[in-house]
Amino acid sequence: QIVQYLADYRPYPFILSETRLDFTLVPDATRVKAILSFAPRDSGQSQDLVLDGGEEVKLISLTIDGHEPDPAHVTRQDETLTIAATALPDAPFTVETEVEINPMANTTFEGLYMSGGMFCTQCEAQGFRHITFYPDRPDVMTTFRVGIHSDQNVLLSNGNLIGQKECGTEWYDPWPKPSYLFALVAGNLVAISDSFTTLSGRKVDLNVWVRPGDEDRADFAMESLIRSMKWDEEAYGREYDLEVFNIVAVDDFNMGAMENKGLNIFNSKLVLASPETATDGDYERIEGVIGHEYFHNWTGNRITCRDWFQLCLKEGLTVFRDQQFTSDMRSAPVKRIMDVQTLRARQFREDAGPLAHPPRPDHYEEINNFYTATVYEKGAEVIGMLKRLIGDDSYRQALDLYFDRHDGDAATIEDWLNVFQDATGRDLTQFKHWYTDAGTPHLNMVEEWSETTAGGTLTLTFTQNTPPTPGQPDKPARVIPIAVGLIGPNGDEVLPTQILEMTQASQGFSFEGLGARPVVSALRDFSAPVILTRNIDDDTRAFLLANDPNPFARWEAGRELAIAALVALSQGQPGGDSYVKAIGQLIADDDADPAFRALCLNLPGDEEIATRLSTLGIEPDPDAIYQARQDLARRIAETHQDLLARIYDSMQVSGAYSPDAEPSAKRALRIAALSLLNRIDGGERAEILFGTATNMTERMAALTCLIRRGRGQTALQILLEQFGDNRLVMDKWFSVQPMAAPPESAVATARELAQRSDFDWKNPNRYRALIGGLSANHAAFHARDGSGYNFVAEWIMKMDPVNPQIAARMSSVFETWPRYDTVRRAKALVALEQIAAVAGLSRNTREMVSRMIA
Ligand code: DPP
Ligand code: ZN
Repeated sequence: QIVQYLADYRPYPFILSETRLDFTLVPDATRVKAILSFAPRDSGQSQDLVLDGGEEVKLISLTIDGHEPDPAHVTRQDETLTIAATALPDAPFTVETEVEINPMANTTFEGLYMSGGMFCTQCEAQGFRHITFYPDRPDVMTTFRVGIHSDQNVLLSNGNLIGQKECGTEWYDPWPKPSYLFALVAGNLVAISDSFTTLSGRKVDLNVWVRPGDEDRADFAMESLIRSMKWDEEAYGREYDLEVFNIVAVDDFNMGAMENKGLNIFNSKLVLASPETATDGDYERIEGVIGHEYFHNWTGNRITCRDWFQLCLKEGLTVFRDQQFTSDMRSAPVKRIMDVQTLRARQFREDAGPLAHPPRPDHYEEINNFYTATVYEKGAEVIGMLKRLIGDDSYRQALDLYFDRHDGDAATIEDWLNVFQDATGRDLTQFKHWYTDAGTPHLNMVEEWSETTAGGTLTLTFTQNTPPTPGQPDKPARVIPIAVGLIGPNGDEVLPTQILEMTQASQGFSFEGLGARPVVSALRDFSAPVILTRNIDDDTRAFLLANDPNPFARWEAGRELAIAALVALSQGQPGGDSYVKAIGQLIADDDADPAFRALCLNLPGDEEIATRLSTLGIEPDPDAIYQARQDLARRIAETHQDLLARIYDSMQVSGAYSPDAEPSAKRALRIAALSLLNRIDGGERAEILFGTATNMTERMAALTCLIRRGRGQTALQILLEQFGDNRLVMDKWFSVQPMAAPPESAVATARELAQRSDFDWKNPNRYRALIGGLSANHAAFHARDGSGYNFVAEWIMKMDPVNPQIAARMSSVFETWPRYDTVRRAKALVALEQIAAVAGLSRNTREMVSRMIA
């Protein structure tokens, strides 16, 4: 059947106690021998043994307990191999297979494939079935013993190395794991090596494997790994559990990285960094993702998911953990603001359109389509809410219980919630709706003030409502933790942060005995992933921006001022005076964290403004939005010219480059000032900076400014000459052009770039750089003539037969199409229908497009 349902879950009828694999690696004819030790789950059950296996996996031989079964008892169908119950003993038995596969022909980068002459694997979610016949599901867990034969000089798999001879190694992973965590790498590689001594004194060898020539760009990854290992011991009491931890950098990789047990495989862009080639943002992401994959060792590997509907059990929790890690390594308020920006830009957008789904979906066609912002980022927000509701100590107790109770399990969201119920005695029935219901709740706040001789009373009445999403027309009220503080008219806090626990559709909360009427600071730290509306004027927002002691709420007040201005301007109404004035005061405050000031100074992007308009029930006009943002930015630059120039000069960082929070923050503020000044200085500063900067952060910022001013050609040429053979820098080169180009020329720019011989589009990074770069240019992608839609649709159709995962992922750039005007809607629909009509379209892309058209 095509659609998979959560309700249909049944345990696998056989227990698999051991997996032995033997690989003879040949690029176009790799042989894989598998010995699988099965036992019936219940004796006398008489069930067929169904193994998963892709159509391209060539079966060479098959025996059961050493004997070839009667061919009549073996059926090969689509993606399965079935051995009839009659051919199986009612006792433990061994299935032995040999298959042949062709890694060289594998362009999907799923299963075993080749990248730059090296063999590597990607098995999550269902890649293992493209390597051999196997019960390829996460609840079948066993130990793996793996032999590798190859003439490549480095041969790696999961677990510990137990044997090594010429042209061969043998690995044993003692921790039972599902097939999606299997990995193998064989290549001509070199390592950066170090070691880590765990809490209990065990020494672990650490290696970051890269291609020769890249070794001087791997140090930061190693440092990040060591910080991650230490942090997980301190924050969660989690220790590493093998003798070695290997990381391998690979150029062709669909995802960011993969947490295979003891052998993490990374997209090289999340490993390799030097000041000349990587930006501050790249460094921060490397640290965060190295942490993320390492943290999976406990949340994902030791405790895995029962089935793929439970994906957010490991991903939501692991994102939450990597967010905590980055907060601890850098600035917590800045990290929170950036996470909320991402959540709104990606997840709120998903939740508001045809692809909306709950963090735990109950059906899917293609699981690869569910590695989404909702599963990951909203999955993390839900845990943040849980922690806010029960408090830090109870959270730690619940997590200890989770590790204790479920170590070695393939668990569910129900198991997860039960742990919290048992640890705290709290009923989480209502809370569970956060996992099962899609859509972003809209929360409205109304204030009422009354005075008596005993003092003033402030009543806050909240009303919640979640709009319908596909398949879920009505939603019950959710429990929403609302963090609120009160600020007196003189700017002093009269009530520090309190968590109001909203459980009803509409609910009031009163604060008595107040002196003068306070200003309400609501949803501090973004205490719940909701859209808050309230009746508030610009003066009050400016007051909060100036006085709120909660950094998130302060930033949010400024953000709201900016968005209100842009919403008005994009509709031809006046706006922006309050924002321009308030932002001037804020950035002049030299005591405030430069990173925070930079965040306040960056205007909301076009996409965010479009989303707000659409939330207000207004059809966004991409050209008007673009124009409004240009105008407001120019006004800020003109009004605060001197101040911005002073900031630009004073935030210059001298000395050797460091990616740490403090110098990065200064560069961020400096760049924010530059991008405003660039609108009135003709690109002069950017030109000088591009020529003098020694780090990629400032050079990329300067380049972006120059492209915006229509004078990027020389700089682009210089970069090409300097870094033409550096794939990661060239990815930036390909993405910045369509992204920063003026909307009217961006599609033409993208088309030209797509003709270049170095547009190696089968490489996912390069493809995403160019096609994703264009779709990130809101007014260009949504060009009224449909040229942006057509360009992206062409490239989705071209990628689909080569790498369906990447094509399907790219198609989600269309998910907002229903919110635009009739002309654009019609053009987008034509593009989507054209994709849908392709003969032989992959299951991945077909599911995405049909959900968007439905
Ligand atoms: N590699 C992906 C991640 O870590 C899927 N597990 O999120
Ligand atoms: Zn993950």
